[in-house]
Amino acid sequence: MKRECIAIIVLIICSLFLSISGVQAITSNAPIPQPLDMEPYEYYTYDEMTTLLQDLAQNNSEFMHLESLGTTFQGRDIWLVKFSDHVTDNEAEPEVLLMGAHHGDEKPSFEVLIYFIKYIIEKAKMPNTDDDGDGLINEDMFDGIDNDGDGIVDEDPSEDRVRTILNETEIYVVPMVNPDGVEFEWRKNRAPNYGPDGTASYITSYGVDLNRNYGYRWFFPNIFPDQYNLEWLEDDHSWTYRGEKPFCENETQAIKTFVEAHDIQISLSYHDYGEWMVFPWMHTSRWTPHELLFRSIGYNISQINKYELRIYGQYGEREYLFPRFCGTPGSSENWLYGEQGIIAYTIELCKRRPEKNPTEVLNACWKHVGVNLYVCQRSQTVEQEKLEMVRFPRLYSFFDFI
Ligand SMILES: [Ca+2]
Ligand SMILES: [Ca+2]
Ligand SMILES: [Ca+2]
Ligand SMILES: [Ca+2]
Ligand SMILES: [Zn+2]
Repeated sequence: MKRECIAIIVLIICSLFLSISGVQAITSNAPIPQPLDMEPYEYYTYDEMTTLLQDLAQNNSEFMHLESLGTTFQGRDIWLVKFSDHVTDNEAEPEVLLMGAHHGDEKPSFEVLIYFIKYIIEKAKMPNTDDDGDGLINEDMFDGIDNDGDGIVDEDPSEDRVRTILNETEIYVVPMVNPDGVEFEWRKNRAPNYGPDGTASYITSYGVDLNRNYGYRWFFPNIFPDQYNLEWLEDDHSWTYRGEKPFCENETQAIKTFVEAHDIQISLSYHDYGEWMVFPWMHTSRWTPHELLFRSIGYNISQINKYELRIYGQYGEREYLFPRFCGTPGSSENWLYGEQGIIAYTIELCKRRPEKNPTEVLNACWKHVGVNLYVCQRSQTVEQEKLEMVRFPRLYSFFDFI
């Protein structure tokens, strides 16, 4: 009798739970959850990616070029893919830099770029095609909108557009900035640390957070240690250890050398997770002179990927003393923009880490093909827009200079 009672109570709780979750599934627009027995998404390994890139470069040498920007502590090549017509020449065309996996445990960040590389190659060689077989050709362009109202978004984008972009742009892709971290499945790289300042006689820990190692206003956190959590930046055991000095890591040095030898207009750095985007400054909520341009491009990207463009710092005079998200001094965007004038964004992919749901990963891959193509097109006009849309913020005090 007792057992029956318990069984009935359990049944009631279960059916209540089911009906609640059922209601949620219908009332929200969230993607349909995958059945639990579905195989989790399998990400590329570094070796698989290397083999793939070498094969693709060999078979598509007319518009794809592969080279190593240098090697990591553990001896892995940091691969750079270039796409363009006359790919071995340096033509006077706008340049775009797309980077993934500064953080080795953020796997979607390289996966979206490998997917993009495969997409470019496939479409560049394909005539204009009715991708969804509805009798119309290229009726739903890559813009995040269901242009033909069939309930599917961007299902038949233009193949010609890919060719136009290849002819007009130099596209650079570094899918894995931190391959050692990817292989070890953790955030930092795998170079040994000899104490926080490198003076210990034995190995104290491993790895630097590469997205804290870029040398823009490196000593700011020392001036404002509490605002920037200096303690975490300087502790070599910490996940956000910034290294002994700016660009002391092979990976950041490789990116720096490459960027300084080029004239890049727009750069995207993929991370995960959260489905949002940020742009400089990363160490202060003060506006850059190009705030309006950052917002304009960021808004258009958010139309395609439906991510939140995070904008802070426009409300209060004193707000600039409180950096965004405690600030990320040493991030790639700060240096790319601050030193090189490049319009640079961080894009945080997916809803969780690790993302294992194949539908979610492929959805992120697909949407960011659209994002990458968009920034290639926008790079055509960005230098002119930088001149037109510059706006120096009003100065309030000494702190406005930081
Ligand atoms: Ca079609
Ligand atoms: Ca098409
Ligand atoms: Ca459609
Ligand atoms: Ca569309
Ligand atoms: Zn990250």
